[in-house]
Amino acid sequence: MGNLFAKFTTKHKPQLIMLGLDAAGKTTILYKLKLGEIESLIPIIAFNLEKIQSKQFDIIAWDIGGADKIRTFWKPYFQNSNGLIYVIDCSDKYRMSEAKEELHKLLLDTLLLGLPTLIYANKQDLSQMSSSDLASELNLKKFAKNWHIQPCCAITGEGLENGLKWIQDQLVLK
Ligand SMILES: Nc1nc2c(ncn2[C@@H]2O[C@H](COP(=O)(O)OP(=O)(O)O)[C@@H](O)[C@H]2O)c(=O)[nH]1
Ligand SMILES: [Mg+2]
Repeated sequence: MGNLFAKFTTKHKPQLIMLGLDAAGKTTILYKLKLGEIESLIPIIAFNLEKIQSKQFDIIAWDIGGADKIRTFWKPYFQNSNGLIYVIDCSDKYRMSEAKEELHKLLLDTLLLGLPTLIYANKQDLSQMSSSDLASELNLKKFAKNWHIQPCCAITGEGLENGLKWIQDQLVLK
């Protein structure tokens, strides 16, 4: 009921956060979706942060993993976000466990509690992986959270729109 009310009263565009290990395909996905202009912000801290503003929502993306000390920097973004998009490189078997650990941290993060989570199972052209195989690989079934896996290929764009549609339908407006 609270969310329903917020839907009619909010004046803000929903904000999505897109995360994933470096080279997972985030930048490629953002460009392929052609949602709007991408503002590349290169802060003093050494990691890429990209912001894309479309008519319906804003997406903020950055590389995750290996640098927990910058967590305080993410906090305001987490607090203001309405949904999470997590990108995985299905062809990178070596970093799959790191991708999984980072995702688990996000799924347990209290600031992201209750937010829908879209998982883009990217690079299907290099390594096909079904949603259920990836769900087992990532040990996702233990999380009660509202998550959804969308296989995709950022190069061709296949699957990208379907994933976006899923998260748009789920958006929790704060
Ligand atoms: N074959 C293939 N390569 C991809 C795909 N998505 C991204 N890439 C490549 O993976 C590399 C890293 O992509 P990028 O978007 O920069 O990753 P980011 O670090 O998460 O932003 C680039 O060379 C991309 O061209 C995909 O679906 N298939
Ligand atoms: Mg990038």
